[in-house]
Amino acid sequence: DKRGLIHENDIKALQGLKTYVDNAFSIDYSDGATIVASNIRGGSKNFEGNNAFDKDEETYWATDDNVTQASLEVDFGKEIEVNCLLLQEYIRLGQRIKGFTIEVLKDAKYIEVAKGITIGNRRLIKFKTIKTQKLRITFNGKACPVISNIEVYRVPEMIGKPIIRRNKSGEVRIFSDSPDPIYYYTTDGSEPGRNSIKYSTPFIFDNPGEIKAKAFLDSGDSSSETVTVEFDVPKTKWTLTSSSKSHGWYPIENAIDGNPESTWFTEKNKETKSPLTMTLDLGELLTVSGFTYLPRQDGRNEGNIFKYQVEVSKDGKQWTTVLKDREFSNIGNNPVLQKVMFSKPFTAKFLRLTCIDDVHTEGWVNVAELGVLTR
Ligand SMILES: [Ca+2]
Ligand SMILES: [Ca+2]
Repeated sequence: DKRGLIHENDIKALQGLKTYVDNAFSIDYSDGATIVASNIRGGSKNFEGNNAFDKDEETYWATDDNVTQASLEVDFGKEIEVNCLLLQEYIRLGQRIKGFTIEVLKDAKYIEVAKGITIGNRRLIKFKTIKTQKLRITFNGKACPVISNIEVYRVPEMIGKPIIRRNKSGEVRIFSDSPDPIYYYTTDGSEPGRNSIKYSTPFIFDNPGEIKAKAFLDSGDSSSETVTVEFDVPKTKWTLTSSSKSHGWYPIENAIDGNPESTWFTEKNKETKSPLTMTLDLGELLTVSGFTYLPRQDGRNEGNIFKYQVEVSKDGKQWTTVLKDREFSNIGNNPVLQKVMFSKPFTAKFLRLTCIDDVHTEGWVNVAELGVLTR
């Protein structure tokens, strides 16, 4: 960071990650398992299947030269939960594998849980947690497979925080980066739990209010932290126009679509440098007590609005200036959501935001999301 140090929060996150990794890979379930190979090079002990499970990088399982497709069956001796495999080729003899599948025995039948193309020096394969006694890995090689190491793990699931989005139609979607969590949510301010509303499909939420959501895993009790998003009036009836031309790829609708990742950019106009206005038509008279501006969220700050003023109007003809000569003081370094309250609420159908100057004085603006505060 700016002090030339690693920030405390980052250290904590890294230590957390180390603890996770240490825990996740502390038990290799292939220890003590029985290994059956579909083919062993010359039937020799030097190339048997166990060599892929002996923790010795110099020993390996290999098949006869003419056998390019072969499998290893791993019998754990009892049912265990697995969801992760480490696969390693004996890379000194070249990268040979061009395809592999991982199957587990379920009700006396093998079902596929993962597949891939290359392996190389080492490859970690993660799949959905499944309970099984036997696992089968089938390799397909350009030449006969030479596998030096395989490890079997049951790693803790990571649950991503839920992301709660409302689009322009007032439709709310809940999702995350993690595979297959279940979400529960509330709209009454209470803490979400397994007895709250279960999220299945997007739903309409067209009043101002708060949505809280929490992700849970199907298996076990682990859950994410609670995420709270406060929504004001929906943007259903809104239209936005501007004095400046939009960049062709980044239309003005992006500024009011409810998605912080879509951004409206105007074209750059260094020469004129005239103030650039954008006019929000709310579609109805509302009591407006403030507004919000979210600049681009892509890690850059060019075109962020810096100096601005705000006017409101009931009819789009007579305007009242509510904020004059204002700045978003730290928007170059910290481009987070800017929430600005007016000195008092105004009844308005229109809000006009004028950019007097953008952060680098380049004659353009960007808006990831524009909003009004009515509460
Ligand atoms: Ca080995
Ligand atoms: Ca947007």
